[in-house]
Amino acid sequence: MRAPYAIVDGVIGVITMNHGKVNALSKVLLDDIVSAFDSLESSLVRVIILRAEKGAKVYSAGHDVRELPTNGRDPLTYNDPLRQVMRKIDHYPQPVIAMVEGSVWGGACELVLGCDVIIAADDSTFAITPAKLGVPYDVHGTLNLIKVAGMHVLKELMFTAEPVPMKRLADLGVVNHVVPRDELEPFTMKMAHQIAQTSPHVLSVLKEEMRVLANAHPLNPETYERLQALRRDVYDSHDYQEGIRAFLEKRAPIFRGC
Ligand code: LCV
Repeated sequence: MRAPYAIVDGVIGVITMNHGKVNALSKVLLDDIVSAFDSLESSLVRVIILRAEKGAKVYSAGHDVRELPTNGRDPLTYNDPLRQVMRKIDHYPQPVIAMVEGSVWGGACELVLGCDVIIAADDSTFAITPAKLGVPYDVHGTLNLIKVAGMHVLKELMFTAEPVPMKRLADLGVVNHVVPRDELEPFTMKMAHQIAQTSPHVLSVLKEEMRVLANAHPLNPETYERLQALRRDVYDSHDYQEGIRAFLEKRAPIFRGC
């Protein structure tokens, strides 16, 4: 089990990602996260905490690059395991807190930002990396990031692809709290207990209301298809193949821009 869960004090579900040294978001890890959510949904748990192992240096290294296709297929589509986890968190009827210890990379940034509340250790970092890997990030994922990060912050993170301290994201209101590492767990537990004392019915309705309102972005089919065509130009490109090849060969990519 790469995402075991525990129930604390009868009301807090804690899912701990525990997959190799860097919690790469492989299909097996993501499927286990979905299973943990499914099991907790049938319990009386009022709030979920999604975390890495205590003391983690890396919260998650993002998509498992070894699983990205190199045969001309769209690498990030509706049924991909990360999309399934994102929908699970989005539709989960009670709040989900990301408790972040360590660095967060690529697709794991969307995982964290997709949670309802984010509490991070003060030495944790955040890097949104598609431009470094030559990957066309998917349309829904990009929209998710726009909704929570704010356009200018997101553009800087995406265009530089460099790790930024969580502290900066807290100052910008992108994450809720940054606390010293040794206070992370008690701080998060305290908030989880506060949430657990409120009305579960009201919380589930508020969460659904905010989800629907935040998703009220009409997009006509032609525009959507244009975005998909732009993305296709990327995953059909030299730069996409080169980005993945360079990652596997542990060297810097040489991008041509085509
Ligand atoms: C597979 C990995 C990974 C990994 N996949 O340990 O959003 S997008 O578009 O960018 C999307 C496609 C995406 O999410 O891409 C992934 C973005 N992630 C990154 O760019 C982070 C890549 N990883 C790193 O920079 C380092 O591994 C960190 C800083 C996370 C940890 O460094 P550290 O020195 O502690 P290693 O680099 O030695 O990694 C341990 C093993 O995990 C593999 C890596 O190849 C190595 O494998 P071997 O032991 O077989 O050499 N690994 C790391 N990240 N995303 N595999």
